[in-house]
Parts: sequence; C-alpha cells; structure tokens
Amino acid sequence: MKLYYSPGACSLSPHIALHEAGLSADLEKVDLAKKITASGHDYSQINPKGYVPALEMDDGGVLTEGPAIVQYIADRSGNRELAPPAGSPARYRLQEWLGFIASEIHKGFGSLFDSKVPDEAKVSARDRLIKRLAFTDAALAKQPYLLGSHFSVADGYLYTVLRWCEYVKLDLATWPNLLAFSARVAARPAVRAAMLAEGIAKA
Ligand SMILES: N[C@@H](CCC(=O)N[C@@H](CS)C(=O)NCC(=O)O)C(=O)O
Repeated sequence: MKLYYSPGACSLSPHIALHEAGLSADLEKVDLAKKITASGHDYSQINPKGYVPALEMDDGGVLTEGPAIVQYIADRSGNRELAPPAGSPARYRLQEWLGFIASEIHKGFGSLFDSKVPDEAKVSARDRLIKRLAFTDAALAKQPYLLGSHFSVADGYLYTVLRWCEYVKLDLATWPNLLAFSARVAARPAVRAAMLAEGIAKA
C-alpha cells in the first residue's frame, strides 16, 4: 500500500489508521499547490480529484475519500475495534460519525481556510461549525471515544480535524470534552508515530 499525504492535512486520519492497525505502507508526500508528488509524478494522474488522501491498494487500484480509506485499512487489519464488522449496528454508527465529520466538520473548516469564500459566508460557516463541535463535545461527555470505550478510525479522523481549530482561532478549551479527547488521542503511540513521520510532532 502507498498513502499519498500532505503533512497535517486530512490524510493524517488514514495515516493514523495505518499505525493503529499495525499495517506498513509506503508514504508519498504531495505538493498540493503544484499537484506533484515527492518523487516527481503528476498527482492528478494518480488521483484526478487532485486532493489527498489517496491510497494505492495492494492490487494497484487507487482508493480515494478519507472515510472509505480508513474503513479499508481497518478491514484489512481485521482489528474490529478500529471498525466494527461490516453489517453490524456498530458499523453503521461508525459510518454515521465518519459522514458527520466529513461533511459537517471537515468541510466546515474547509470554508474557513478558503480565501475565496466571502467574509459573510465565513461567519455563517463558523457558526455552523461551532454547533457541530458543541454536538460532538456533548457526545464525548459520557465516553472517551466516539463509539464508546475503544478507539476507532472515526476518532483518528476527528482528532485530525480538531487540530485545525488553532488555525482558525477556535479555542478548543471552549469544549472541555473535545479538549480532553484531543489530549487522549494525541498521547496514543500510534498517533504520535504518524505525526512524527509527517514531521508535525516534536521527537
Ligand atoms: N472528500 C475528500 C476531501 C479531501 C480534502 O479536503 N483534502 C484536502 C486536504 S485536507 C486537499 O487535499 N485539498 C487540496 C485541494 O483540494 O486541492 C475526502 O474526504 O477525502
């Protein structure tokens, strides 16, 4: 497998999943502005969508979309805590969280990062994002991880997007459960290893 990534971007989520799953994969950094990979390949030939993450699977096919990639990694590892068995009620809960993080939180940050989005639209995107973060904070009031007592690939994804709060001047301390969650996930050896590999954590 090979993961195409950009340091600290949403590709950190499948990178964490790989480490949590104990699966080895090659890593290739992508220059998102130039759409060129570190080895000099045209990234739009690898993923015509032009964004990270993309995962080259063992059969040579390229899988895109973070929520699909993390489920593929979890299923490959057979670790049923990372992703409950396909078809089980818990698997649908995982997909519910992955969909929520992708469309409501990840893309909420996306609008705030986009210099072409007008200020007025940014205000409403920010208000919406704050509501989504408050909802997630409440869900984590009674359990350490999104699915309950165990870390799943949804937690790696949530952690990845929460790291962006500081770039848009959202104080994570506003949501004590999210703050505690972030610290809990950051302390996991697999998460640290992924961040060290991306050069976004101190050794
Ligand atoms: N729908 C995609 C979105 C991925 C995405 O937003 N990637 C960002 C980084 S977090 C990116 O590569 N942006 C550069 C671009 O779109 O050109 C997914 O969930 O995987």
